[in-house]
Amino acid sequence: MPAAALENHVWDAHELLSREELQALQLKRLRECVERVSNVPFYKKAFAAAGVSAKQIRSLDDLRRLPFTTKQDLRENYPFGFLAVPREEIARIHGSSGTTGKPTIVAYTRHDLETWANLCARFLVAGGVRPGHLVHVAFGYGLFTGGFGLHAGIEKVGAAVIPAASGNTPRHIMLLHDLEPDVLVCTPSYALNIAEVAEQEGVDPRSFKLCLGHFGAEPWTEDMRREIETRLGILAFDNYGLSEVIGPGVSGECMYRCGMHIQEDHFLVECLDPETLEPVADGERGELVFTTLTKEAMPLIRYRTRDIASLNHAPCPCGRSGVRMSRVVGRTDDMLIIRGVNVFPSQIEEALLRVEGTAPQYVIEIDRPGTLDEAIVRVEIRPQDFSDKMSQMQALRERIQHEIASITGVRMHVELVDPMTLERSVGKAKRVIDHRKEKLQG
Ligand code: DLL
Repeated sequence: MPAAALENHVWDAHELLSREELQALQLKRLRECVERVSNVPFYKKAFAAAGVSAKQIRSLDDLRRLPFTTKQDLRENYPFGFLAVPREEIARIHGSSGTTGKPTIVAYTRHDLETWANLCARFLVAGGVRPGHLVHVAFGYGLFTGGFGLHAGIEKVGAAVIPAASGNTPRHIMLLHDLEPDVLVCTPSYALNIAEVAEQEGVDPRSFKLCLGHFGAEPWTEDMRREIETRLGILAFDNYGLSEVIGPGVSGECMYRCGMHIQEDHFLVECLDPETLEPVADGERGELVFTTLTKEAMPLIRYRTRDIASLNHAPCPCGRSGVRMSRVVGRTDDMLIIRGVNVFPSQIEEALLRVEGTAPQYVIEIDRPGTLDEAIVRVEIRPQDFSDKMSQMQALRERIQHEIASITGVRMHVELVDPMTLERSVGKAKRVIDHRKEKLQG
């Protein structure tokens, strides 16, 4: 079924506000938010240093007078330094998904949890989820916001949830087969992992009754969308969010799938050149910066996400007025500089998906043995494409090398590895091993 054949259901009338109505609401909410955070010691100090207060916010342009907030600021005020409400008003704690060091702690009031569930309901409904659907959630339930966030959104829509959580792929396959859910929710890489393990077990993933997938929490490409859709026989939708801002529900695709609508009545977005911090034009890539307009427990002003994407203010046929963001091409801190050239892991993925015969499973290993960076891309071949003929494998390797060089501008060494030898993740895929960093740290 083509995505455009879905009915255009809208969850909340706020999604259809005109730009003028939206901006009036944003301005009112921005003033309230600045007022709310004025007692948070970090902002009290930062506002004083910048010489601004809530009273001086007269137009949305005044946002630019406010200070930024960075991940480092959150770290320095760990765990509760950014709370804007008394501790007794906290209803839930979550955290960022980083695996090393201390997590970034985020907090929600009851009202925040209600807002969050509605925001997730909006993008789920925009992407075809309806009351009566059965939705299989294979995100982790825990500090990570994916599991609990989507869970509440699905219930809000009136659909039923299977809180299968992450890990134990054969069990997911059994549940997908036996319970026949309509919708799959997880990371895009895990959706492929499920398809792959099912095929290995002799189960055709297209025989599941799934018709939709809502995937997010990591970068993916259009080619990867096609791969997932073909292998699982579904329509796949992208959704974006980050714990600091709320979790999933910051933006999501509608049935036209040409960008993710940012829920601008709750989040003010800026797209800035990460070096100069000046706004970039529509269509140009920059770092996304969010100001939470309605959060109570931990509102953030101009939070620098480090995510690189572009914005598109053109009207969307679905009628939602929220500006659309492109796919996230990468994070400023994931961007690799290889021999002076900026490379995002998603570009390698794009190259691989252009070459028939490779699985979109890869790891980039970078080292600097002498004075020059060396990058090795290890790529899995699909079992059906494995050949004993050296010449065939050599030709495949060269094709990959060529595609990578044409997309990234860097010639990388390519190594083909046996099917299913690279480590699989049950959540966000780990694609980069940078020995240069390890050397610096160690
Ligand atoms: O990943 C929240 C989430 C859960 C979003 C489930 C969607 C679905 P964090 O663990 O804090 O929160 O990681 C946030 O993940 O800054 C992006 O770099 C990346 N990210 C999230 N969604 C997407 C996406 C959740 N659709 C970080 N495309 C963000 C690309 C994404 N990257």
